[in-house]
Amino acid sequence: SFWGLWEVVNKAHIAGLPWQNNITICFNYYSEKNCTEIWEAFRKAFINKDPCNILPSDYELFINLALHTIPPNKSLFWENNHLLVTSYSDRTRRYMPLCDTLIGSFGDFLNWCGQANDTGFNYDSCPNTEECENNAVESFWKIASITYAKQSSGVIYVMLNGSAIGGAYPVKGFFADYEVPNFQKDRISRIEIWVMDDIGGPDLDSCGRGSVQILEERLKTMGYDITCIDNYKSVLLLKCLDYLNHSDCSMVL
Ligand code: ENP
Repeated sequence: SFWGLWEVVNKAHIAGLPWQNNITICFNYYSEKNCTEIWEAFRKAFINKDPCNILPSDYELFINLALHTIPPNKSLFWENNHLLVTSYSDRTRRYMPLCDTLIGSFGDFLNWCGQANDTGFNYDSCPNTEECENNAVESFWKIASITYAKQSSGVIYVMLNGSAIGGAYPVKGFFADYEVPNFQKDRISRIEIWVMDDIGGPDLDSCGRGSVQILEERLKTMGYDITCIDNYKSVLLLKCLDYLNHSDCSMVL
């Protein structure tokens, strides 16, 4: 309802939080959900607690309340491509990456934590993963990733960055550590990997080479049918919107 939305947005605003976005998403797109309850469950995971002692399981109630189906063939996993994925997925219209789900919308583009003996939010100085692994943000993305990977079905898409310094497929990362191991093999028909190079950027990794080869081998060993595409045209077209005259774009334009 409008007034329900207004009330929660207002509360978030008073708390000085940049959280209007996900609450609005909840009320607008998931009207069957109890958004106030979801928001409370999210808050309770980390409020009034030591910011270095938040576990993924602390978000369990939130995850259960905010869960909704991920349509088959709509899952999009990625590394080092945040803004590209955000625009390509087009808010679930084309694909539904984790950040476009109701669960993911609570964390995307945000940094947050609470503090012991204080019922307020702290969003200025929260511990990062080097300081302590069990922080509010890291634990949130862990359980969100695990849940999302378990729900994904049909064709699974993976967008990697072939110009990333540390390799297109970081062998330690959310995708490698929390998503791949939680794929439900019997519900997945095949996996398609797209390796996108930056326009004018170096071609450090590509299909069959470097860290992408490591990923391909890993998935094959797990028994998946995989396809790998370098500079997948559909995504390349989107990237080329800003580089009409660049030679890297002459093939698609
Ligand atoms: P990065 O380091 O390229 O980008 C991190 C940025 O993406 C942060 O602003 C983060 O929000 C936001 N983000 C959106 N979805 C995720 C996410 N899902 N996640 C961690 N951050 C996310 O990305 P990462 O850290 O390597 O994560 C990529 C992972 O996201 C991949 O496993 C992909 O499949 C997954 P914030 O809250 O930090 O501001 C899971 C972990 O979807």
